[in-house]
Amino acid sequence: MHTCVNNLLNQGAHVFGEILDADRTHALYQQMIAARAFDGSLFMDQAEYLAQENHFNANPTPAFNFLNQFDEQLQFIEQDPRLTQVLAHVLGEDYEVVIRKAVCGVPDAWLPDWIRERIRDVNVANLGPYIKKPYRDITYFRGIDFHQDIIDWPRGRVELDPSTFMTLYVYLHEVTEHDSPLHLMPGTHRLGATLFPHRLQHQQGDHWVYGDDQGNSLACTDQRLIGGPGYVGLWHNCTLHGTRPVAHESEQFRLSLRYLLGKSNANRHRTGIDDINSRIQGELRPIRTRRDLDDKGVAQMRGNIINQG
Ligand SMILES: O=C(O)CCC(=O)C(=O)O
Ligand SMILES: [Fe+2]
Repeated sequence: MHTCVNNLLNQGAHVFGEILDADRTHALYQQMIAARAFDGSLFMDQAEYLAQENHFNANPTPAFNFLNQFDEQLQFIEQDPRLTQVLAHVLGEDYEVVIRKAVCGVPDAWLPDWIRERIRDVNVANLGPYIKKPYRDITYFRGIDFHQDIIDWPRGRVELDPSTFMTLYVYLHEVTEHDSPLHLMPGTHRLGATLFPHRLQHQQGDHWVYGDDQGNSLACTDQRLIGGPGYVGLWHNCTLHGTRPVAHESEQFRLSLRYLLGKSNANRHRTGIDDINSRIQGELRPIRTRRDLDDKGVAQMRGNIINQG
């Protein structure tokens, strides 16, 4: 607990590693992949796609959510005392699940040519707008460039305070270098919220320099989260991370869990997140978080930083 809280304070992240029961995790994974055809049939045809007005509303919500059918099977994760103790310390006993969802890393082999062409080099390849509507209760990615999870939560979008949001990520199966593992940049939370795409310069190997718009910068290292079923990571909403696309030629895909947790509005006590945030020198409640989308929510920038590293 002490180490974990210190890591969150100093690194903006804590990697628990493979702490959850592997058999139960595997059983949950098996049930999840049996509940849907995970293949190219998830995608709309081109005419249907083009008939859409915009790229909004293509993500799961708390109510429209693939995970809701697995409520019971998720309890061993959501009630794990090693996780709940840390979360209670950081966000208070009455912390809220802002949203939980399954995230799928999509292999190229699933993609129709017309979609592959449209998303070539796009830095947030959230495939939601290309997925048939009934299946948008999962988030599907073909990699996402280095970002902060505050990206989806500019000030005023929700009643909760987004500066308290933390992401908990759970692997359900073996995630190797080829399975689109998370790349995390510990310590990057210190500059607070900065505009996406971020100012990152690749140095050598896994080393990068990250800067904000005020002239502050820091050196950081890309830590790949490689691990098996039941592997858990937790990070602050300003900690940079991203994924490269699945690198299998086959139809192998990644399926993981992602929880966004936050402090409740009723909780007026000082908790761990206030300590973490008080050490951050930048913005915590940005009005604007990104500049990559046009007014229809369509990606208008090409070029991807994480694939250069
Ligand atoms: O699973 C991925 O490819 C990216 C996940 C992520 O960073 C997110 O959902 O915020
Ligand atoms: Fe993220």
